[in-house]
Amino acid sequence: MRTRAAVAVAAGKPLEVMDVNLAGPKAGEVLVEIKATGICHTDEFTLSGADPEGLFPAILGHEGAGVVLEVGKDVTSLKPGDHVIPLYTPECRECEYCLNPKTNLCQSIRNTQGQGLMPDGTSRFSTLDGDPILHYMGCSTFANHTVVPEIALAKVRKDAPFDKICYIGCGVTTGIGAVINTAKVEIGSRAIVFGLGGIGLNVIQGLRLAGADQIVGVDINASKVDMAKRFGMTDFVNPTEVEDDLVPFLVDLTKGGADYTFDATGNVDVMRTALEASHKGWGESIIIGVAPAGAEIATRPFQLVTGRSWRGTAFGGARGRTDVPKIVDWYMDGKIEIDPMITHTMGLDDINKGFDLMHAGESIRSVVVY
Ligand code: NAD
Ligand code: DAO
Ligand code: ZN
Ligand code: ZN
Repeated sequence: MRTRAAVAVAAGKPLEVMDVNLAGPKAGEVLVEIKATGICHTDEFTLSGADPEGLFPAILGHEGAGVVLEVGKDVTSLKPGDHVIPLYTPECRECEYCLNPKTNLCQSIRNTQGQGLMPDGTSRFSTLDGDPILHYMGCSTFANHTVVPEIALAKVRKDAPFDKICYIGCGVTTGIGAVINTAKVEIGSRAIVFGLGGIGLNVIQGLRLAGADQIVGVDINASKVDMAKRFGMTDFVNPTEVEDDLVPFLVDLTKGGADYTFDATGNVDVMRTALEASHKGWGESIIIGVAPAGAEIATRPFQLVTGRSWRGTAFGGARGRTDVPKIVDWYMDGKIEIDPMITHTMGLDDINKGFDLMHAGESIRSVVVY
């Protein structure tokens, strides 16, 4: 079939919206009509060329929601008409990783997914001239139709709005999951969140859900304050306005250091501050941000010797097929909010405007509606 897609033709160039060919689903695959997709910082990271694993030409996008149109041979858990959210972290429920409760990093299709290919080693997308176009993170939601492995699709309820729940495909789950699944924050905790963007705000609402007493937000952009307060931030710190060292300032503010700190900036200097602002003896610092290629983290080992620990989280530690439908329920039941974070919506033809808004720091989430 033909479909309309925004193609990343080369690093550093705007996406080009064009018709492309899409081959039907092979065994274990599913054809999905994407109804809406968020534009995430990670799409920008890849498009900019900063992502060392970025491949071109490709159809980016990994934060979508849509409807199953057709299933390939051997697909048993989905049928046409089902509503789904594509998962860049699949859940096969059979591999060594899926069988280990300590991780959500299913590895069953990791190699081909990293090469921009379906599990059989080929692409379903091509140009009208027949040249292959690569998939991205196994999702490619910047196309009106895409093919996704069955194990990388969460089936969700049909009354949930696509233009909001698409955000659960990355930002919402990453932020809330980092609190609930990775840190396992206890009621009454004190926490610091570095970076109040599309991920950090969801960390904040996760902390509120978990019953944290103090939720400190740290950002160099003060325009994020109102939104962060709305989601549960109790204190705001702008590092550019702190005259002395930031670590002792934050330790003092949290009465000895935070029980949990979260980096949602991707800046390795911020990651160090986050670790060192966590409480001596038990503080845990969770790295969510993806740092630039080649960047390294540093601290004095004595910070760890004295009981602080550093951990990381991908997709909020969520097992997508199991957890994502529950998060959709939380949204539909009013336990979490999404709508205020969708600050801009646009058609596919205007997708590059979504990237411009992100660069200007003017959006939390832009969503493309097909
Ligand atoms: P964003 O650009 O919307 O937000 C980043 C925020 O950090 C901005 O508000 C910015 O002002 C702030 N910031 C920048 N430098 C800062 C500094 N020195 N001190 C304090 N605040 C600072 O980005 P986002 O969409 O929220 O993504 C955040 C990070 O999370 C990115 O690195 C992204 O790649 C990563 N990410 C990780 C996962 C995962 O599974 N681990 C998933 C999605 C995104
Ligand atoms: O299993 O090695 C692996 C790949 C895990 C990918 C996790 C990606 C999470 C960070 C990227 C941000 C996604 C939007
Ligand atoms: Zn698996
Ligand atoms: Zn993302």
